[in-house]
Amino acid sequence: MPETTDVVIIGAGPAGLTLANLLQRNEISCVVLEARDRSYVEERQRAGVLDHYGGEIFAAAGLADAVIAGAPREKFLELRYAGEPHFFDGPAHAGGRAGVIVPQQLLVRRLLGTFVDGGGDLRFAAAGVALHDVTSKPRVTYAGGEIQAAYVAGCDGFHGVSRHSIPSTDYTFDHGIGWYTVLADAPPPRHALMGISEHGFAAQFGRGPTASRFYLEYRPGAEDPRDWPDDYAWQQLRLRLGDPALPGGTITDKEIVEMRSFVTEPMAYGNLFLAGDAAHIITPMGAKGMNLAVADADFLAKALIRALRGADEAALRSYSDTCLRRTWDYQEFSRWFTEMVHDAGARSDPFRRRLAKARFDRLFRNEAAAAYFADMMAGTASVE
Ligand code: RFL
Repeated sequence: MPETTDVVIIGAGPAGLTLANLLQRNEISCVVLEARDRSYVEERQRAGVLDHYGGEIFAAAGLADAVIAGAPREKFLELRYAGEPHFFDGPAHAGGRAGVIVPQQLLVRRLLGTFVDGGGDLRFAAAGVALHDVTSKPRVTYAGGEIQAAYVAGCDGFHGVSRHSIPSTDYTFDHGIGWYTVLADAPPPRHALMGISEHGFAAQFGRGPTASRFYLEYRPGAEDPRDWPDDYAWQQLRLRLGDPALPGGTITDKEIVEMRSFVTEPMAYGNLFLAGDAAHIITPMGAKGMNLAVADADFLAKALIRALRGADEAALRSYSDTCLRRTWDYQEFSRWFTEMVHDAGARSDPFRRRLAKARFDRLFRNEAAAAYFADMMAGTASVE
């Protein structure tokens, strides 16, 4: 006889762990199957900010103390245009709503600890996960056995297996932009910093008291930054951030990110529901990937709780449409932001450069434009 539970959650990233905690707090049984081991999951560095809406989700669930306690709030974003500083006060334009500065690995570690300490069933190194009968009585098999569940949540990221059980239409977009990102022993900037200039895009974000993560735009196919000497990366950062005095530091990690977007529709099929990167990936511009994962998980948790308490499946059946509305809204915002900061570079044609400048200027001259930008940065419940 297979084991039984209410919900099998595949994947222990931000989406899966948020869902697991929200179900646990509502006494809905679940089993989380995670392909990797615990240290890998806890140490994976990616996002740095939980938006205001994400913070509210944990607060409403009574998880703020466990998950975001003591984390500083976002204030200014410095957009440095051709060396000229411009400070955008997001919270002031969004009615005080501010993001929470919490690195993804810390969020994941805290969510994981809270779930496991609360008696949650999380199985690491779960190999060979496969989904069966998702339109009737779902079963999930893996190297450790078989579990039958009322519902399955596919939270297994872009490279997971869940998505392939859904007859779907995929939408992909290649922005034609690459980012070379390095982690360095360099003091963090006072505020999150983006450099916009004819030399190309660059950014610097704090990662703790003594480290920064830097980003440098590059042209995929035409250049390979993995060949760049560290000195050259520092020289480009000084140029693009308009800061000749930027001190260099030891680079401790280097990565390449190619800016691609992806959405699969629908996000549900029978009793299988996708959440987070399993259903959509978004460029890091606007920092929405982790936040979409948390927002999906929140909506899914509420819908599952309602269905499993015997009310009805109405919310579950509207899950895909609701989450896709937010996903496309954020995709559009991320593309808008991507164009604004990258099209200013000399590699763009002169017309697009002027458009990018107009978009940038409007942010600082037009209250409605500033409010829109700040609202998207803070995250929005307006799609529900
Ligand atoms: P995750 O985090 O990929 O977690 C999926 C989990 O599923 C497991 N898994 C499986 N488990 C069982 N069986 C299988 N067959 C499995 N296949 C996979 C994996 O091991 C993993 O533990 O997806 P989730 O939960 O949807 O969370 C999404 C976020 O991680 C992602 O959107 C963000 O990291 C994106 N992102 C950023 N988001 C932001 O909001 N702000 C940012 O500033 C930001 N910066 C970034 C980013 C992503 C980056 N990379 C590398 C993709 C910067 C980078 C460089």
